[in-house]
Amino acid sequence: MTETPAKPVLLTGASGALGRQIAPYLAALGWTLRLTDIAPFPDALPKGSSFTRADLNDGVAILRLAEGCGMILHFGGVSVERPFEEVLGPNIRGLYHIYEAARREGARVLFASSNHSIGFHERSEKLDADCQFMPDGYYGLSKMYAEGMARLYWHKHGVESVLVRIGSCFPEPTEERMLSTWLSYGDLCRLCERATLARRTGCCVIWGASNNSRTFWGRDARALIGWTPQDSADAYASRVQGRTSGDPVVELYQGGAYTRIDYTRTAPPEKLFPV
Ligand code: 15L
Repeated sequence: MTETPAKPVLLTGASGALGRQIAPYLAALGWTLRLTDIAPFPDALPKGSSFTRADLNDGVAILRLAEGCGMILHFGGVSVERPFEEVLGPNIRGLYHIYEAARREGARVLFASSNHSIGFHERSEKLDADCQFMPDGYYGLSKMYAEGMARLYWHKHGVESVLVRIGSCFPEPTEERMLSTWLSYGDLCRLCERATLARRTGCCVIWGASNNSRTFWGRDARALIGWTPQDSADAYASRVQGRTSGDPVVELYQGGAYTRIDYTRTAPPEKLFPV
């Protein structure tokens, strides 16, 4: 018999690409889910779930939605690089509403962080979870802020967080970089399950990538929640090998194309143009 959380689970960003995978997976386990998004839920509502449209900017709505919940899977907000003003509301103020709700309910948070919080590390580096943040845009910077928020609420209020630095979560790898960064939908869903059921998590960081032999990433807290990825991008290597951008900046950094957006350096790093 599978274990079921004692309290309902709140899933933000439920109408997004990842939310639409997670909701039916957890519902099929018999979990009671509260789904929310600023956009309508486009699929049939999974059994045991309710859906409420809400804006993360609306603190009262978020507090209400979280009432009685023991876990918040926070996938809502801006999920790609956008101008600062667009990121600000959902990802900065909205995040504060999520953490205030978690504090009030004594709930744990799984936060969908991103590789773009460390995107300006070079691809030749192998990073552990305690590496330096190197955001590659306003979006990545908002993820770094969120990881800081999680630490604040852990040290000050004892709110637990599982911070998942997601690589590239798509049906399958579509370019060479994803042989390092790909996270399968199945591995993502099992990670959400484990993060919710784990007895204790404290405030920990996990690289959100499948078992890819070309990974950029090393040590993290996966053992603490009992998560082991079962899929691997390796099986797609022959299909996507050689699918690169041809741009030296994009190819140098882990964050790939995001590092190139609004890139204005006129004196590029030495490694690009060795003397
Ligand atoms: C992300 O954080 C984005 O949400 C996603 O759309 C991809 O761009 C992914 O990173 C990636 O780096 O591949």
